[in-house]
Amino acid sequence: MKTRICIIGAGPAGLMLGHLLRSEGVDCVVLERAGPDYVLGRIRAGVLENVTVDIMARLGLDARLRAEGLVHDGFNLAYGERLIRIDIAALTGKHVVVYGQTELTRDLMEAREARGLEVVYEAADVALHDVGSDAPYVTYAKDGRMHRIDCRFIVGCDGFHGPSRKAVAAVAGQAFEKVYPFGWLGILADVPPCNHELIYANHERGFALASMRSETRSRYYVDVPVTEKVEDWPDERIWDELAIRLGPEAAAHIVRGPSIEKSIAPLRSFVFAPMRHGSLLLCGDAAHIVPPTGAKGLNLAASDVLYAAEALLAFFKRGDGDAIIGYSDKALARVWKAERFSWSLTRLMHRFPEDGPFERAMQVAELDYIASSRAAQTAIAENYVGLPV
Ligand code: FAS
Ligand code: PHB
Repeated sequence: MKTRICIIGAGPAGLMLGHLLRSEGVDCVVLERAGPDYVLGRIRAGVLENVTVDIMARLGLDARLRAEGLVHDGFNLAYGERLIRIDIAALTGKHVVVYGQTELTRDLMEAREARGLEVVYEAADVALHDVGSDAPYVTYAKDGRMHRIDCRFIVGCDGFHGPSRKAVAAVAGQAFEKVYPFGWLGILADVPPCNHELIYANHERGFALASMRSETRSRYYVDVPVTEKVEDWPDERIWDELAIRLGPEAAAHIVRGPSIEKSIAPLRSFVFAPMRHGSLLLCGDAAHIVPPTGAKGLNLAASDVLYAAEALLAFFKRGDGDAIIGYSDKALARVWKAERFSWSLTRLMHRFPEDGPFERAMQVAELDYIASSRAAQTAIAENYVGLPV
């Protein structure tokens, strides 16, 4: 088979990119290791920046997002008895939209046939070949035989564990990594949220986050040591811990119910640079990972995809290869700022095992400063809504 672009991975990045290319009449094929149900079954991001909402609007796939997404003008930082509301609308003139990554992926997935986007699910043993040449190709196994796709570009949207980044010789790129000593234990339950806006809490027992998917479905997290197993956390233990860490005001409004999903996600900060190697471009988690504290992961994938689509469309529609050459620098400029914000908010809102009284005093001092400074709140707000693309 021959196509212009082979996209590896049908998560949000791969599907957004595929739709953007097809909407401009550029041929591409998406290869996905798993089946559609598996991809939809992974409960992940919940907060969308404008860049992500705008891509869905540009594709005309934002009807459900606009009908069901919750517009949030602010979020809260809790510590001790104190609650700091970051009024993102007043401070930036922008807002965020709470709409689950699962639903966004579903919207993209369900439109693929009508939009002529070819997605090959259950493509096994995907391998990238000759990525440094102008004629790369991809092989994969399906229905008991090997297949080959010849293309001009490969875009790796295959997440942190996919083959794309690994197809780049380690010497051709540099990995920057920080692994955190805790993970986030997340619970999804069909109960109303305890608060109409998100609450990030720094408590002496640890971090907690009260989020949501709708007015009847809540998403909560507590941080746990990476050694913890989800089976050691029955629902009641999670609800008890949330009530303590979120504080009495929020606790009074927590509605408990059975979890419909429960998992522990490890936290890491990771960047692999550059994000282009010959005819291979990397997008999203294939190139970088952020701790979910700043709600940046999915939204960074969206800005990468926007830049990659612009570069590929310039190449195929105008014969202009400059944007392809400039893709990595442009994407990384935004990636590094989001990495910094996510790391700094994680540092501020979590208890690190190695922290002593001084580090704790620094956290309290920074939170007190944020509580008293419009400038400090503005800095947080403009990063949270998403820096310009
Ligand atoms: P994805 O990982 O979503 O998609 C990659 C796709 O490639 C998958 O469908 C995978 O099956 C496929 N793939 C992998 N290997 C392949 C192969 N060999 N061949 C073919 N296909 C292959 N972000 C937030 O903003 N907030 C959050 O709360 C949050 N929580 C998260 C929790 C977890 C457990 C994880 C892992 C991530 C979380 N993230 C969160 C980040 C997450 O939302 C990502 O940023 C987002 O999924 C990025 O999208 P993609 O780059 O498309 O990668
Ligand atoms: C979520 O709702 O899953 C969510 C929201 C905000 C974050 C992380 C996760 O920072």
